[in-house]
Amino acid sequence: MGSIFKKYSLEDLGFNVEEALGLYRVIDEDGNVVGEEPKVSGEKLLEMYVFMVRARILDDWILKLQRIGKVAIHAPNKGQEAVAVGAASALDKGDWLFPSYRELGAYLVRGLSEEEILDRAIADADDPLKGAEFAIYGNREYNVVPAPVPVGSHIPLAVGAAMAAKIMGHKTVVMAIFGDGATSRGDFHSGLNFAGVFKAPAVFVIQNNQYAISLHVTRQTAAKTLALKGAAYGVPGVRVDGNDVLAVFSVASKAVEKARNGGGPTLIEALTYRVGPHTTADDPGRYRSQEEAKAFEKLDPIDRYRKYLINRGLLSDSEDKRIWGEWGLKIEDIVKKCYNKPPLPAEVIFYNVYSKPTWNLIEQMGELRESLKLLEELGLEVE
Ligand SMILES: Cc1ncc(C[n+]2csc(CCOP(=O)(O)OP(=O)(O)O)c2C)c(N)n1
Repeated sequence: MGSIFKKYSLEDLGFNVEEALGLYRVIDEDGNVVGEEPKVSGEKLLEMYVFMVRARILDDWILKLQRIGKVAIHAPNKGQEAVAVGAASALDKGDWLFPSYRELGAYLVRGLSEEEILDRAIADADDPLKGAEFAIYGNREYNVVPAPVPVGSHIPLAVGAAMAAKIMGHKTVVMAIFGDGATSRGDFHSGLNFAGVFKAPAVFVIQNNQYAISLHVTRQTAAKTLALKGAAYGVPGVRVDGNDVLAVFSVASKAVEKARNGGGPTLIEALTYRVGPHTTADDPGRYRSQEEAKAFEKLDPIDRYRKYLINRGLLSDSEDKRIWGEWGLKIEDIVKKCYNKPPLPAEVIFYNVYSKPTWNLIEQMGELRESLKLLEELGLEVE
């Protein structure tokens, strides 16, 4: 037996500090190639662009619907589409995604439709989750677990799912996406610890948009990068430009492949910026300057990727206009359809509490019905 009193070198750690401190890029702000392009078809490259466009249009609509009172709350995605689309595009159909609440692009990549997402956001009669919780969504059909409201609480759950897949001998990879704020939660640390020890086939994607509501990431942690945090758990960390969809996709694809082949977990920090408010209940003007937001807006991931696709001859200006126009109209039609769907009946609050409603719930449901009837008789019905 060797001595336990041993000094380690960086090589012993199996951790590439340069990757955790660096900023992996494939294209720069002007769409020029500055790194290794992923070896995928032009069709796949264009598909990722369309997913980003769809996410942007949908996000914009949900925001408008919230402003007119049709949606209760929304966490805007603008400027962060490359992280969601790039990361989710690295997964196979049978893999699992544990997203957070700012990943519309990832939902679309997994196959969820705009209509399902809007039914959920509006909580209309077709809402699959019957108005439960925040307007966030998951779907077993697409292996997407609903995002939790308690920040970061899905991280250990994702690790558990990854460990289960490994124990059962499945080739499934589990990806969890979460914000910079989640890295301060115990869930992040216990999740990474388990993943490191058990070599769970998990990929962690930190969507570092630099703010946890009003708290800047430099007040969240004194660590220079978030990717570095993996070192303590034996989980390699890589820092990427989160506004470069090709960088996110490349690094995530490598991490997914490694996890699938028994190489264990990876922690990816995707550096981006939240251009809009935290949610529709937030006013970012109270804690950051407009100049800051404007400067980051110029680094828009969609503009940058468009330039790259045009440079590569995979997209023309007219084709680009057609994509925006066609999806703009399609999504507008879906918005109109969902807008006009009847609301959920008020008694859904009693659904899904117990598999068989208890006597007191049945009694309360009766009371609610009577109150609603009375309001109707008085001409005071609530929507
Ligand atoms: C455990 C917990 N604490 C506090 C909150 C309130 N809260 C909601 S979102 C949020 C900030 C999360 O920031 P981050 O993880 O960086 O994600 P982002 O919203 O920036 O995408 C906070 C503090 C919560 N939902 N859960």
